[in-house]
Amino acid sequence: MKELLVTGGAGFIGANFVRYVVAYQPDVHVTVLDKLTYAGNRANLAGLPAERVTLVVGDIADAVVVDRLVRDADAVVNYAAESHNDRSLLDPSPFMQTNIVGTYTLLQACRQYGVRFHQISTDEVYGDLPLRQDLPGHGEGAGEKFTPQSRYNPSSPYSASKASADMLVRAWVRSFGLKATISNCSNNYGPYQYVEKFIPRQITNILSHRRPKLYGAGVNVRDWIHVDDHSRAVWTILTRGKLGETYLIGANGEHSNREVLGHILKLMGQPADAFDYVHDRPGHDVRYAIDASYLQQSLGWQPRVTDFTAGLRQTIAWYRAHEAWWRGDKDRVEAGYRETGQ
Ligand code: NAD
Ligand code: TDX
Repeated sequence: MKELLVTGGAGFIGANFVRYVVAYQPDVHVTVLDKLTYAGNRANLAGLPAERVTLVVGDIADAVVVDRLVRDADAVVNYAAESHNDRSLLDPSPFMQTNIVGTYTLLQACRQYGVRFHQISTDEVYGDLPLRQDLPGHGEGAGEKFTPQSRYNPSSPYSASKASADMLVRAWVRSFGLKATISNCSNNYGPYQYVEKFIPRQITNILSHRRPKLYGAGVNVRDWIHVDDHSRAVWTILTRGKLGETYLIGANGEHSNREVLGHILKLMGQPADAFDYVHDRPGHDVRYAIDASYLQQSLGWQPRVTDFTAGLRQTIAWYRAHEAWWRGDKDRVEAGYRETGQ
């Protein structure tokens, strides 16, 4: 593989993946196709050598630009998406357009030119799970985590749009023989994550003398993975995955939101009660949990960042050191949250 097209490569996870490829795959040139929405940022690719990475500003739903770029690519990895649940509840429309029509546009081009395609998806397509304490196997029994066999059952406009895109990929594989794989990953954290998301929002709240905000009672559980482990898993699947297959990516990182906030407060030297409870998210998924054993056993991938507190400490240090990166967006994001009482 010489020429890789990474859509959404100026966003959080896409940019980390581009950095991973530049660092570890010296023979690969990356073209990033990114619309630079509010979540996309040229600065996420700053410092990368110009001969290794080319940024094209454009829309994955624009068939003309997609056709031109896919024609010259050996593979496409689709990270481009509207990605924030809260925004999808306020205005679903860009989620339908980018996540569904955009994916369709990429699939058609890959089909036409016989190009390998990998879809970046989410565990949220499976809906949610009961809390561990409400399950007979306390979260470790059969069916108590998501597996590639779990039924699609999305809850929000965002997750429904991602589920729709996955269904399109599966249909293109079966009907047109598209050379494609899908990965459904759990919640990512790490550098370059936009300040609207849970972990960077709380870190930057503390750094800008605001109180952290916990939705509802803070009991909802997310399964956290460091973005570098996600990138390595995607590269593994892209290069060694079985065509037509779905892989679940996760790092056994289940924590309630209250626990995560507790770690952040402690690591940042704040009192344990220095936060506010705010309005819950409508339809808020209760618990996500990934069983990644298929990926581990079939392709030998394992997470490396297994100490969540150490990963959080490193992430906090990054936000401290990169205030210029997030400061400009912070007031606007918080003004938006104030309107919904969050
Ligand atoms: P993000 O919002 O930080 O970045 C999305 C990027 O896509 C931005 O650079 C944006 O400009 C770009 N984009 C949006 N619409 C576009 C369009 N029409 N054409 C071209 N580019 C467009 O999101 P993220 O958190 O980095 O998520 C990346 C992908 O990973 C998404 O597909 C998301 O569903 C998936 N995912 C995210 C998580 C997570 O925890 N954040 C977990 C699992 C899966
Ligand atoms: O201020 C907050 N307070 C709070 O308690 C925010 C922003 C969130 N939360 C809660 C809601 C969730 O239970 O924290 C949890 C994580 O929230 P988000 O960061 O919005 O992530 P989530 O809704 O879990 O979705 C994320 O993981 C799956 C990504 O945004 C998706 O793109 C990905 O598919």
